[in-house]
Amino acid sequence: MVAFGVNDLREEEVIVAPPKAGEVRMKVMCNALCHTDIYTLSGQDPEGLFPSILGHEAGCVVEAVGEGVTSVKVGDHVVPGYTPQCKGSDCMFCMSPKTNLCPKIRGTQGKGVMPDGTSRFTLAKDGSTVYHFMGCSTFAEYTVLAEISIAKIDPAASLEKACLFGCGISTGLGAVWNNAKVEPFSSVAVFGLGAVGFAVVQAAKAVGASHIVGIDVNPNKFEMAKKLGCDVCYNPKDHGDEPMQQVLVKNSPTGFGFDYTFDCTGNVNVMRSALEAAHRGWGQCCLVGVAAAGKEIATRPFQFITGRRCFGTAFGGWKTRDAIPMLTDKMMKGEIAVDHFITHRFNGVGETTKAIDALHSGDCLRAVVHY
Ligand code: NAD
Ligand code: AHE
Ligand code: ZN
Repeated sequence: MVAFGVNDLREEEVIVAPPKAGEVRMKVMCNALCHTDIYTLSGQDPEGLFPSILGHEAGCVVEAVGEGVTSVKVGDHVVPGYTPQCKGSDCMFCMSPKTNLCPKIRGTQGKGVMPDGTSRFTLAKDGSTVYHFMGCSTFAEYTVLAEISIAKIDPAASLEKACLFGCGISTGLGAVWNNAKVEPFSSVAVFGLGAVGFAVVQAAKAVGASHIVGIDVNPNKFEMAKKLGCDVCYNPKDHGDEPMQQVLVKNSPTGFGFDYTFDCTGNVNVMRSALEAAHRGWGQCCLVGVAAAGKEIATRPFQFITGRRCFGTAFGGWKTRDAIPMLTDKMMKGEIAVDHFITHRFNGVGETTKAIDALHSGDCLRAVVHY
């Protein structure tokens, strides 16, 4: 599926070149749609490039390896990662336990090309170049990734389920466990009850948060939110002009806000609400949602003076190649439930457009397209 321009996604025949040194070509077996794909397709991503092949939550099988590749072989089951983990002893990011943001190939990745500065995709009909996306490009039957971006998983794992660890579910879990480090008996407010927000709820429940609230403009999300651990759900539309932070602080267990708040919407006004709903003195606000080009956050510095903190997460702070196999194993042991995230299934890469319609419908958490 080639994104030729804003909301212009078409099925095309694409030549996928063999992997060069340090690269791996893989057959994509299935792909789950993440909100970030439709955000980039809609032209809101300042780094978005057209024509490109979007997609970054996939289950794949290695088909060919380039020179020097040692960590995977043909036939291995893998999940692409949009944040690489080079593991180099000279990489201060990979060596630090404080971050997962390995910058090794970030420059070329942001330009839609492989680390050598070229694309592996050309349109069969005219030989023109098609760009890569987030180092993954999984809206395609075959794709090429840098070896350092590939997580090898247990071949016994369901690829349909494991693909979810390629982005949204890992992000929500890691935001709670790695970035915010939510403690037992905490109060938690989650803005945006999509797959990412639900993973936040699930992770908060798992660590023993004592009071969890969910906020969404779509009340159809509330039944599942309560099943996963939300004690109360709020629809901002039910509160007229009253800012949600005011409603939340007033109804919080202490009357001073929530220990931890998470934005999983990407809306900068909601980010402000999340920050201002954080507890006086110690509340922490984690930004997970991705905002559109040109958007900025506003708040009074007084919010920080009075003890609130704000930070963000990329991929839940997980180091990709170590974490995805570990999370997959936990899923296989029944320690992380993921089945409820798959609300829609489609067949054939061409049905990616149906998956996009499903995600827009408001009833969808993850639509998995089997190729
Ligand atoms: P989604 O579209 O499935 O879910 C978003 C939810 O937010 C929906 O339920 C929607 O109804 C709700 N919402 C929208 N506007 C709202 C508002 N004003 N107030 C309250 N709720 C509102 O998306 P998703 O796949 O769950 O992704 C959520 C966000 O996280 C997106 O912005 C995505 O780009 C981002 N994301 C970030 C990372 C990261 O590493 N930081 C990873 C994955 C996704
Ligand atoms: N390109 C955008 C930012 C997009 C963005 O923030 N992406 C998130 C992942 S969203 C996954 O669904 C992220 O982790 N970014 C870190 C990175 O290195 O891209 C912009 O604003 O320029
Ligand atoms: Zn994503």
